[in-house]
Amino acid sequence: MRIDVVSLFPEFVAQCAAFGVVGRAVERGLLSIHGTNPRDHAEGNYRRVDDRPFGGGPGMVMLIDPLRRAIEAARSAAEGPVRVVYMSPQGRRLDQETVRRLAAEPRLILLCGRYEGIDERLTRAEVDEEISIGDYVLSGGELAAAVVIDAIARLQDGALNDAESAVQDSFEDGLLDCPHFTRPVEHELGAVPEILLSGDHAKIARWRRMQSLGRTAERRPDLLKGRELSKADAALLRQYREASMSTPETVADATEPAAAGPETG
Ligand code: 9D3
Repeated sequence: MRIDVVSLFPEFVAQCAAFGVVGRAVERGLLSIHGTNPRDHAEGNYRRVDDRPFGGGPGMVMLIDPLRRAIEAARSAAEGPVRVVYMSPQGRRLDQETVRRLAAEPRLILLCGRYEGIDERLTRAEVDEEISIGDYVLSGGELAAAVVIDAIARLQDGALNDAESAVQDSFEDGLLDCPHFTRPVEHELGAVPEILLSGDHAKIARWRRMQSLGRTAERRPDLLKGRELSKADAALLRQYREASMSTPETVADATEPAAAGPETG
């Protein structure tokens, strides 16, 4: 897959793709990432890429033509159809389903805005889809593009090693991860749950599933809404809730419903 990033800071995105799983996917030739700078397609001594918004107000808007030429350069840099995605606070929120859909494209152009954004006429003419990565304010689309690239790279065939793929598969089911422990067994911060030391793999798998279900129900109930649990999962979730009723920390929480857990801040 080929991804072209149209950005005033193309090196920024390239750097994000230089390490770890994404870097490995690039080295293995599963993915190539290219930057195109609209500044290189701007005119005049000043190479302007932005101007003041019609109607007044603060901030600047990116000019149509340098961006349009940059998109055109990226489009014709390789063969084949390209989906143009504008990283934008007005976009649909990114989720794993969208990542899977984009990962299946042969080519993408990720358009990154700066300032207040791009001229709406360019969006209408060139953009197939607008994507946001969440409800918080960034300074531009570059970090959002890096997020999309990272998530896409992981889904390219051969990008993950066997262990990474197994973990990916087991959590493509829309639940939060179970807790993890490593050495030492005994530590001043506590002991490792005994069941994980039992060697009973079926029992361990059930315990992990129970933890995943329980933590999802507690921390992200939205992920379980409108989802029918299997009889086995429903039983595990009941078991998790019964167990947590009898642990001291949870009893304390139950007496203070306003107290947020450490991760829900
Ligand atoms: C403070 C500026 N805001 C005026 C009301 C609007 C605004 C313009 C440009 C807010 C953010 C940005 C830059 N953000 C992105 O380009 C962006 C983004 C984001 O801010 N949050 C989540 N996903 C994305 S994708 C691109």
